[in-house]
Formats: sequence, structure tokens, C-alpha cells
Amino acid sequence: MRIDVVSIFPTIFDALEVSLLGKARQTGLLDVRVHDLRDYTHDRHRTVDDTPYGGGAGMVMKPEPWGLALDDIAQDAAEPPVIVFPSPAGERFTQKIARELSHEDHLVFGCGRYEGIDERVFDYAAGLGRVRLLSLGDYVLNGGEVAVMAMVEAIGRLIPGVVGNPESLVEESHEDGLLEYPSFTKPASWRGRDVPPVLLSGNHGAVATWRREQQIERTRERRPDLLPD
Ligand code: JA8
Repeated sequence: MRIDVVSIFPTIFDALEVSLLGKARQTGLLDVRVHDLRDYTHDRHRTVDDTPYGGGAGMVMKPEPWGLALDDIAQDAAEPPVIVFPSPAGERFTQKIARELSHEDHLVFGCGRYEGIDERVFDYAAGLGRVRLLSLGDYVLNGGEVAVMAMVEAIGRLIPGVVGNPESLVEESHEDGLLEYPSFTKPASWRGRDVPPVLLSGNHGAVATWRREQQIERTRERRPDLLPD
């Protein structure tokens, strides 16, 4: 999969070199290219923002650098990419959407800063690819970068070969609509706390039943919104 990221803070994405995703990049499974939006400006101050029409607080990202950056990225792409803009005003980014996006050949992430990006950029981008505005949750960040890091990790680990054991992908929170069951390792007793005896019983059926009960109980307590009425 190819991933292009456009940001005014490209070095934030140096962190993608480490661990699992770093390995996937080395082996060619993931081709991540980070672009500095300021490289698409032409003035001596490399300006990417301006005051909002109609007044109001803060600054808005100018459309021209975004147009040039998106043109440059789409230009050498074989197929129209999915173009993602993280936004608190977007649809919710879920495990289901992460899985959908993990099947794409080419993703482009545009990181907004300030009060956001000139609205015409989204309309222009829709002529280059399939645009999605996606939100991690109902809170505001200072820019899209941290949200894009989270999305790239959630999507990247679903690409076949990126995570070593595919079973670890199905038995985790949100993959079956429930929270994950609790995990334990040795020692069997630690600081007065014992591992639930069923896990030491060797009875695989009883273990499976207990884990499913734990998933339902935890989901009811912590995330009742995930359960059917
Ligand atoms: C923000 Br500015 C900006 C750009 C993208 C996002 S996603 C989020 N939760 N906050 C802020």
C-alpha cells in the first residue's frame, strides 16, 4: 500500500519508522511518503495560512499550496486514491473503516492546522480521488497529524503480513463488536492476586465460555453503546 501524508510538520511522521510499521516499510509492504506543505508555496515566507473571509478567530489554510500538493501526489498515481482529511467534523473512524481502508492501494492524508482548511480544497480533492473526512472522537486537536498517526497505525497493522500472527487480529477489541477479554500470564499468583482458575484448568470449552462472558460483561459496564438493545 502507498500512503502519502501532507503536513506542515512532516518530522512528526519520523515515528512511523519504528516497530511494526517500520518493518513493513523496510520490506516494501508499506510505501509511506511524507510531504511538507510549505514546499508547495512560492513566497519567501512559505505562507500556508490567511485570515478567514467573513471574520472570526484564527487563521485558515490557504487553498493554493493544497492544490499543488494534491496535484503532485495524484499525478504519479495509477488509480484515484482515497483522500482522508482528519476532522472533528468528520464521520467517526472505526475498526470497520480501518479495515475498509486497509484494502485500498493508495491513501492520501491531509493534515489541517489552525482553524482548518479552505472548504474549496475538499471539493477540488473530490475530483482527484474519493474524499473522506474522518474523526477519531469528539475532541479537538491542534492539527490532523496525531489523528493521522493513529489512523495509519490502525490501518497499517491490518495489511496482510504487517502483523505477525493473524489470530491476534481477530481476538481483539472491536473486531467482533465487543471489548476484548482480560489477559493474564505467569506467575499464577502475584502480590496476592490470582489468575482466574478456569484459565489454568486446561478445559478449552470452559475457557472460551468464560472469555465470551467477560467480553459481554465488560462491554455492558464500559461501552453499553456497543451492545444491541
Ligand atoms: C483536529 Br486543526 C485540526 C485538524 C484536524 C483535526 S482532527 C481533531 N480531532 N482535531 C484539528
